[in-house]
Amino acid sequence: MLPLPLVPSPAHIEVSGDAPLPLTGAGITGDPDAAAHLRTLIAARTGLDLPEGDDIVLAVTDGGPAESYRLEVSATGIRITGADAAGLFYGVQTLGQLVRRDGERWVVPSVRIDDAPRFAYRGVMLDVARHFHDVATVRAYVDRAASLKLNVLHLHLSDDQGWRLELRSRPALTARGSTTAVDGAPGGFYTQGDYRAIVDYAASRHLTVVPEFDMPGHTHAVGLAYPDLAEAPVTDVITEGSTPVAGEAYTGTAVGFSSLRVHDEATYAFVRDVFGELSELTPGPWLHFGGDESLGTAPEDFALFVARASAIIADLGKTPMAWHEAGAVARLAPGTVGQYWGFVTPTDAAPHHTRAIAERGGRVVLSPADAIYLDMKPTADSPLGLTWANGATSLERAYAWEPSAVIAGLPEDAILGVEAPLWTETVATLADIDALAFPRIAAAAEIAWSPADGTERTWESFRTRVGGLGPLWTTLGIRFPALEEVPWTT
Ligand code: TNX
Repeated sequence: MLPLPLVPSPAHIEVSGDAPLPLTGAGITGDPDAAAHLRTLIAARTGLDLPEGDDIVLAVTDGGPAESYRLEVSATGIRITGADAAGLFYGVQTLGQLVRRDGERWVVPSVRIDDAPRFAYRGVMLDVARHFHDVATVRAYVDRAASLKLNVLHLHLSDDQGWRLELRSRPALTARGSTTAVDGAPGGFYTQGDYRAIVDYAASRHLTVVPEFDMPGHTHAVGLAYPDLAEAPVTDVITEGSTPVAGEAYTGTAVGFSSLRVHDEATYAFVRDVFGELSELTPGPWLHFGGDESLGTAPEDFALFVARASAIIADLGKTPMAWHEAGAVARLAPGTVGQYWGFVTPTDAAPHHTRAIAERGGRVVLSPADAIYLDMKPTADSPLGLTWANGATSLERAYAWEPSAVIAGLPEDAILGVEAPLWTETVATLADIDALAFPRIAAAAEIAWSPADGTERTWESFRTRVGGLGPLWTTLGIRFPALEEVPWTT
């Protein structure tokens, strides 16, 4: 028998011999938020408009781990209980994946599922700097991520090509630093109202926003607004992509050439302003200050900057977060969360830097680039995407890695979770996002959520379950590519 099309695979599932529950006319009662989400999902999938009634009961009950839920389906009814609102929401998502056609009817198979996440941090990142993505697109991506039980939206809000969040303390950042994007594509930025709307929308789907202002490199756009804060571009680090010119918007894709002025106090007044304001706008605990690929910053200058920037964020009462390069800095603020972006089989000093972060009391988010970078081409002939992380990343490669095995000597409890970044050098629209993110985002979700030793945690089961989700994704408007690796259900 084919496995039920559930991704991520639940921790425990029992399929009973009972008849399935017919959905037509089934009434919903209980938690109003969960009921609204379930109605929307069922309507999208089946066209049914479920009434009020006692057939499907939705409740939050005390007990059980954070974000856990129990889903019981019998021939006479459905009951979903969440240990908290997030758990109940995830039970609703699981129910949405179970709905299937049976002749003329829509039914739900009789099952009992007890489910809870492996990792607390299950993220996606969207780069809105290389190409700007408007609020509607971000909302659509939040919906996609939430449907797979992902719970963090990391927004990469600034890079050489643009600064994308309006700040009252530093209005020139968006007035002068947001007008274009890669290849001269239209720029853009979020007003404070837009940003709050994203944060609220994400929260309504149980995602926490982790905002990033990338520093001290990736800051050419800062120099458009505040030339006195920026060093001249260091062009000899550029291996591909067009050459930046100080004071002119950068529309190429080179990295590593820009740096803030590390020895100037005005730089730290700037860091205090931008993260201070970001802190007020952001309810979540993490503020990400980047720190990657600072090739145009001398190592001792990088260390000075990282020590001061991380301390400024910690002083705001937030947990600093940075890419793993920050682990090279002995004076990194204790507790800073590190994000590993080396390969599944590390090739350089990245594991060393990542362990150093954990030794300073910080936890680690794993984003191994050759497995979980959604901006890598899914197949060699894909028109979208990059290839620097070991060439094209197949769905199988996106699935076949184990978080605890990536960094030797890193204790499992130092792993906060897993995040799938989508850099947008080649990604301009929601259709482009879908084309690269799907179906590999499902592999990231399963690695982040499902127990490592579950009986369905195999590539054969996964590809079959993903194939079974095709009809649901289609009805949700997701334009996923029909990769040949997957036996798609039609
Ligand atoms: C590396 S991964 C970067 C980004 C690029 C990305 C493209 C990381 C921390 N930095 O600046 O957009 O590669 O895949």
